[in-house]
This record gives sequence, C-alpha cells and structure tokens, in this order.
Amino acid sequence: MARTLIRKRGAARQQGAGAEQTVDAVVVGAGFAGLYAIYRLRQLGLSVQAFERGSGVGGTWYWNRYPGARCDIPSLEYSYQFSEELQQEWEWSERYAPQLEILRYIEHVADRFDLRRSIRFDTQVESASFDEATLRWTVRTRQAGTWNAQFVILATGCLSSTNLPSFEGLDSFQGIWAHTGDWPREDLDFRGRRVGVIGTGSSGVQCIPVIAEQAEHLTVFQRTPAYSVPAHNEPLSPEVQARVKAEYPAFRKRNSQMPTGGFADAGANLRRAAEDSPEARQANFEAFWKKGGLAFMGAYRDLLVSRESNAAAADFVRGKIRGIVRDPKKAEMLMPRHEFGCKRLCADTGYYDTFNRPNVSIVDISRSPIERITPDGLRTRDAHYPLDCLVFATGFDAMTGSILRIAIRGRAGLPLKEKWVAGPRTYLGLMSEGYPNLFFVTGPGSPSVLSNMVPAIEQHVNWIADCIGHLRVANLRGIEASRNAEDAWVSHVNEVAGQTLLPSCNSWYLGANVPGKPRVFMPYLGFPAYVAKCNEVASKGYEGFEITP
Ligand code: NA7
Repeated sequence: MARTLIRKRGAARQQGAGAEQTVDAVVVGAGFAGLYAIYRLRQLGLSVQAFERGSGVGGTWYWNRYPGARCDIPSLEYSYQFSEELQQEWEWSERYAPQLEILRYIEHVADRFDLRRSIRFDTQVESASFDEATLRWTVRTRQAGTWNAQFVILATGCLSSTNLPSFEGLDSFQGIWAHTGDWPREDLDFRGRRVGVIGTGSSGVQCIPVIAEQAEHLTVFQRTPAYSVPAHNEPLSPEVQARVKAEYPAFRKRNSQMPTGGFADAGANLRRAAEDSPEARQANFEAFWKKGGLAFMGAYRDLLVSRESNAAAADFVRGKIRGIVRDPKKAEMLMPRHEFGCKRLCADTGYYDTFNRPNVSIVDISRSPIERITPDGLRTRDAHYPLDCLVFATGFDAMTGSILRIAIRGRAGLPLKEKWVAGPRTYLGLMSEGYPNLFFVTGPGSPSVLSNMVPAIEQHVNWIADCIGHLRVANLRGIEASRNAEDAWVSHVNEVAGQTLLPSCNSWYLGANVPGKPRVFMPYLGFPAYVAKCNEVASKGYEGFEITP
C-alpha cells in the first residue's frame, strides 16, 4: 500500500472560456448557504450563476467524509425551514445525522428546487474585482471564464479552508494520508494498518473511535486535549419526529430565541453555579451529561462567564475522564486544562473509552513535538512511530480562509487581504467597507459558528435577498457598509466576546490555530440580539450602510 494520496483539486484550466458573461449575481459555493442564495435570488427575478469547487453540492458535508463524521446539532434543528413542505417531507433517521444523510438531504434540496442548473461544479473562483465606474464586479474563475455581476454573494463556508500544518517530509511519506476536511471520495481501508491521527478537536474526536475499530494500531498525536461530552446519538423515533413536525414553526421560533439559535427543548438551566451547593452542582452536571451533546453548555447560565462556574464544569468532565479511562497515565494526558467551552465543545460516541483499547496509544506532542514526517511514519522529538496511514484532523483556517483565498479587490483596487491584515473587519458580518454589493453569508462578525449554522445561514440569506430586492425596487445601484458603522461593530463584537471566557485560549475562533493569523475573536455571540439588530438596521432604511442612487 505504498501509495501517496494525490488528489487533484479542480481540473485544469479550460481552454476557450470565451467572452465575459453577464449576470445579476454571482454566488460562490453550493453548500447550505449557496443553495439557499440561488433559491432566494431567483425568486427575485435575478439571473444567478453559482460556482462550486467540488463536483457536487453540499459544502462542508461534501468534503468532510471522514469515518464517524456527523453533525453535533440535532437533525431536526440542523435543516432548512424556508419550505414547510420540505421540513414536513424529509425524514431524519438519527438524533444527530451522519455526514452521508446530510449530504443526501442537501442533494434532495438541490433537486427539489431545481437549483443545479445555476451551478458550475469543479470551478474555482480565483478573483473578484470591483469596477468603480460601472459599480459592477468582474469575477474570474479557473475553469469557467470571466463573469460580470452587480452582486457577489460569498457563500464560501466558515470551515471550508483546511489547515494542513507544514510538517517537513510529508512529500516523502510512502503511506496514505488525508485531511478530514478534504477526505477522498473512495473509502480508506484501515484494516490491518498502523494509523496515526494528528488532532483532537471535533473531527479527531469523531473519527478516532471509528478508526480504532478498524486499524491494527492507532496512535493519536495530541497537542491539546479536548473537552468532550457523550452525544448519546440514537435512532430518531417516529414519535419524536411527528411531535416536532406537528409544530415545526413554533419549534423553530423557540430555538431562534436561544443565545445559540438552538437547543431550546434541551432545557437550559437559568441558574448560576454559585447558587448551588457542590452536591447539587454535581447532580446538575450529571443530569446534563445524561442528556448528552452540546446541550451541556446550558448546565449553568454563567459557564462561559464565571471562572468558578467554568472550573466546576471542567472539573466535572475531568472526573468523567478519570472514571472512564483505566490507565491513569492516559487519563492524565487526556484531561484538558484550558477553560471549558473556550474551544468548541466536542460531542462524541465512545471517545474516551477508545483509549482503553489495547490497540490505541496516545502521544503528547505538546511535550514532544512532531519533528518531521518520514517515508514510513512520524518522528517526534523523542521517538519514531512507524505508520501506514496518517490522518490530519487539524482543522481549518476558519471564517476568513475561504474568503481570502479569492483575490478580492474593492474600491481603488484595495485587496481585501490587505484591508483585513490585522483581522477581519465587517459591519454585521455581512459587508466590508470599500467592497460594495459584495455580501458574506455568515461572515466574521456574525453569530455563524457560535450558533446553529443552518438557521444562521437562512437569516443571512434572507437579509441579503431582502436588501437586494429593496435596491432593485427602488432602482438603486449599490450598497456598502459605512466606515463608522463597521468600526463600531468590530468594537462591539470584541466587547461582547471580552465579557466571556471565550477569548482566553488558543481557539480557531481567534485564528490561533493557524500560524501567523491575526489573533482576533471572529464570531458574534448572541443570535437573538444579532437578528434584532439586523432587522432594525433594515427597517431604518439600512442604517449604517451607504446606498448608491
Ligand atoms: P479543530 O477543532 O480546529 O481541531 C484541530 C485539532 O488539530 C486540534 O486538536 C489542534 O490542536 C490540532 N492541530 C492543529 N494544528 C496542529 C499542529 N500544527 N500540530 C499538532 N496538532 C495540531 O478542527 P476540527 O476539524 O476538529 O473541528 C472544527 C470544527 O468543525 C468543529 O469545532 C465543529 O464546529 C466542526 P490545538 O487545539 O490547536 O492545540
């Protein structure tokens, strides 16, 4: 099996792409966001062209095909609500849907609403440049020529640009390697192989138990231990599904009023940890552990604010790890020491228990860093580990990576990369000053990854479509964030995050996982307040935006 995995990203540049083509709107990406943007913009009567670098729809759920990949938001919440027929007719099989089922769902949506005819697949958007004379964008693609559009919608995903650390020697590796966020379409067979997994965030926590069952030996290379709670995934009973469907709009509304836009029915506790005795706290955490999944973040209302409450949750999870993992040395290694929930909480199926298997070992690469990949394995400062397969569960250049890999030039030709050199700057995570008519779906500065992504996407696309509809009806040519509104919003996003413990560890929310990335807290905490602000801005004639007559 001496085979290095080489996947070709995007076919070669097509010849004779022809003259520039003109549409009203270009959409980049065909995941949840891109598909809904096509749907809404077509409804407005716009001509729309979408580009997608994958060969199919699905975005995140197209690329993340690693073993064990599934959503950590309940299926009945992680789905579109724009069509009552759609939400009534689709049947979810599990409490947390696996990757393939979500992909099938997205494919169904693309077919049901006839969206594929607006999408060019296997097409990489390379640049977008704003022309101040015409107030239009020129969008260059690698495979489908050049397009001229009034509006550009970047539905490029928050976690779509993989972070592959630049370890020396990867090119020399004779085995198979893959990144969880860019998993090959053919199944990788780990049976009888010595496998290494680098990374223990959500993707590592999901794939490690599954790979451990197949591999001859699995070595987990851990830099930072993760806090993980059991998902308690289970088949979704027809009764539960029918109950939600009987009142789907009310169910959605309840969720939209939660700080994260979800988990309303999980019953968040409105108490502070300090209000309970140590015994009562223990019992409360135990009850939330039994509920399972990310609902654990609702165990106390001040988990992300009070150091005392946070430390109690952290102690509780460390106690669980001590109880599950039999080898005390392994248990100690697996115990996180950073603030609880400051990196995104993981939801697992048998993660800690996997380390009781005789074929699973763990290496602390914070003490003994990886020095290089060798032709037959991986060398840390202290040892060499022979490997047949290497899995990089090393995450993403989150929130800005997939935007900035497009060479975007706004007014005066200013590259967005230059404008964002000290961190992303947006108004409401929707637009950036100097880049008129260019919209981000769930961009930095919006709730995005701190909320349930699908409702957050729908809210953003609805706002963008309503805005474009307003411009067209009023015969206006453009909209752009104002400098003052943007500055105030950037400060506000940081101020809100600064009132919590979220900025206190090296998380991807801060860009801390990517060497050289500016350390700025990117998402906005508080879905209901954010939605209210967006609605207010629109109702006041797009306050904080400048409109070109
Ligand atoms: P994450 O959560 O960013 O996890 C990546 C993991 O890889 C994490 O344990 C990192 O350790 C580790 N990592 C990253 N770079 C390196 C290097 N250079 N060396 C060693 N280890 C490294 O990504 P996931 O894909 O698991 O999850 C992303 C989100 O997708 C998730 O939160 C859900 O929202 C869905 P670190 O913690 O940085 O020390």
